[in-house]
Amino acid sequence: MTALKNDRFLRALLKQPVDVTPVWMMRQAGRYLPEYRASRAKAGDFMSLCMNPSFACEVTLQPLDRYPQLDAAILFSDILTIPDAMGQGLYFETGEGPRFKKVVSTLADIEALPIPDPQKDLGYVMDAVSTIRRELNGRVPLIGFAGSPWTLATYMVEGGSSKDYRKTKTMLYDNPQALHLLLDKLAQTVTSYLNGQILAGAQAVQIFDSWGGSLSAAAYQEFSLAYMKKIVSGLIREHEGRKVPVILFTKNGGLWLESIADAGADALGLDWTCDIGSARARVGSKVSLQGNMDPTVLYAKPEAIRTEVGRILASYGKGSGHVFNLGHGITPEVDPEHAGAFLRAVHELSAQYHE
Ligand code: 1CP
Repeated sequence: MTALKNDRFLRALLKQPVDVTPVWMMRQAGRYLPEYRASRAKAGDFMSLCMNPSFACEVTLQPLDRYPQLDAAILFSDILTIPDAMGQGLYFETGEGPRFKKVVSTLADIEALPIPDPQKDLGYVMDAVSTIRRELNGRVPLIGFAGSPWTLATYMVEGGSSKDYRKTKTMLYDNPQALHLLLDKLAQTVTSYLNGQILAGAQAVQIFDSWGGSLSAAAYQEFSLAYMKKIVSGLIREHEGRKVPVILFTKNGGLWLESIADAGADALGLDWTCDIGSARARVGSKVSLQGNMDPTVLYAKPEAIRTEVGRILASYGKGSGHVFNLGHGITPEVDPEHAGAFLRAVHELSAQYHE
């Protein structure tokens, strides 16, 4: 394997010294980029992009070609590949978000769910990872990812996106054993899926717990964090002679940072509702932090974006352990020029915080 030419993302996750604060963006390959929309039109639809390794590789590399400041690539795929591999039949209605042909409602439905084999049932993802690694040729590290069991369960039980997770939460309170069985199957699947990605070449992995913040404090511990802990304890943590850092991102998890920091991961992703300096004081030296600019700042003018970047860097303060990111994904309406101004500001303004 080619040596990494830029490893500041991996170094910051492990709190090793860096020259400037590394940066990447959640959803950096996506609809705000005209080149992404062109590839998607060529592929036909979103799932065809994910399932064809050369298309997945093409769109993964697009933001890196446009923005030389990006310090990491993220596999182009989706968290919903897992429910699809469990036989739920994922499809995307134009302009409507994800849908499933089958939903999971009863204990019997959950008992009948197979545990997918990543190599056999999700081989297209493993092929995408190895193709991207080869094409990156050591430019920057590649991030693999999966959804958290709780976040995946919400899609499987609701049959798609949801505002209130009504069916999933009803199951949580009425039939917790059934939900625990589902979460346990998902935790086993996510563990082997992420290990498959690591063996195929992913150099760091992130678990997206996008909807963990919708739970009560007690339910979060029992139905989301416990399963992420289980996954973290089963992951391959060193590969190709290097540590493979693990990032946990619970959106709206700011109230629970101390307990998330105890889950065994190397870094926590932060949304924009917490002050990163206070978060750093709360988690101490246990984990690095990734985040946390409000993605809507990118609608504002480049000068305003730069001011906000400066404010977050100053709040984190001196030293390593910070990966700059947005607090959630970049939105389709963002002007690509503004994303460029954001990435440049991170590198330009952060040098003063490193020796
Ligand atoms: O082209 C399109 O219209 C599809 C839009 C799109 C894209 C670009 C979807 C559908 N998924 C993706 C890619 C994607 N999804 C990535 C790629 C890598 C990158 O970051 O560049 C990643 C990491 C995801 C992960 C994902 N999918 C999450 C977790 C992160 C988050 O945003 O909270 C979730 C919740 C999904 C589900 C999903 N996939 C797509 C949609 C529209 C949704 C629904 C979101 C919702 O319910 O609100």
